[in-house]
Amino acid sequence: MLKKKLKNNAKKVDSFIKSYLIKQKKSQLLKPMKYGILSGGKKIRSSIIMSTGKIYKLSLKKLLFISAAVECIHSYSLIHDDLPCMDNDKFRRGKLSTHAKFGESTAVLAGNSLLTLAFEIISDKKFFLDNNKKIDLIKNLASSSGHTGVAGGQELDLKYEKKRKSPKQIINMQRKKTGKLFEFCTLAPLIIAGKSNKEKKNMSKLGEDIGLLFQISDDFLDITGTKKKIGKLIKKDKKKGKSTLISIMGLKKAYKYANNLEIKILRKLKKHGNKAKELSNIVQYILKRQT
Ligand code: GRG
Repeated sequence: MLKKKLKNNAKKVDSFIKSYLIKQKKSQLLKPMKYGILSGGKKIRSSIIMSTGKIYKLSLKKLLFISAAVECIHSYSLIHDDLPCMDNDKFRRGKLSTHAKFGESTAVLAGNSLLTLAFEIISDKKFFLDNNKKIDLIKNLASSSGHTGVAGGQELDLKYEKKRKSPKQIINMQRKKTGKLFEFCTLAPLIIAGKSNKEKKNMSKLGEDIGLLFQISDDFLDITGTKKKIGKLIKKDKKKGKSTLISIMGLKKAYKYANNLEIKILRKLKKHGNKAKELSNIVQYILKRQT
């Protein structure tokens, strides 16, 4: 049931992005950009935006603009993450990674173009929203992605390879690398709905926690998953000497940590009653997922 819902949401975002790109002028980079963003991917961040939007009764149309922008940033980060100078992965989403298919320089430029496309989408005139709210969205998406967010987290992730790090350091790195974009996903609907700073702060924290939970589950999948199901090579973290909670605590303790985090998130969501049911279901799916 939930899996069907997630697939359906992914389809909606994919068709939004497709029709957005069709209206743009053509370029040589369009093909690798589409390859990076449209062929595969769960689009779970979009489902989080949509289910958070349900708590605040927001229209799907507005949420699609935000979802498309977030998926552009996410796909850009994956394209660059797979590059030889970073994680050097040849496979992603069950196919060749973008640089393996199109070459390194094209993958860098396609990634850069998805990054800028994200901000083009939010600032689009057809996204009917008060300009101050748009500026707030742009500012928050930029800070979630840059040196205080995903990029900063990625730098730490690479620097921590083959080094013994404390749980606190790893959690801080993962909160940035993965948590910050999830934070934006649960914050953006409240910016659109014009909610108070206090409510925004609470939902931001919840999103960051969901992102951390998602990253830990990603680390589990690297050990327990199959190449066929997750669409990329497995057991890479150990080979690369990646610092993860699993590498320093062991599977059992890391699972306990993740399980407690899930309970904490669900307890907070309970306060929103039935309106948060879908978001709670997604949170409960994260640790159980096999893809
Ligand atoms: C500044 C945004 C930005 C990027 C440049 C390369 C880089 C810096 C960051 C990489 C960050 C990264 C790879 C984080 C991992 C997040 C993660 C758990 C990815 C897997 O996400 P899924 O499972 O992937 O949602 P699909 O394929 O389903 O979309």
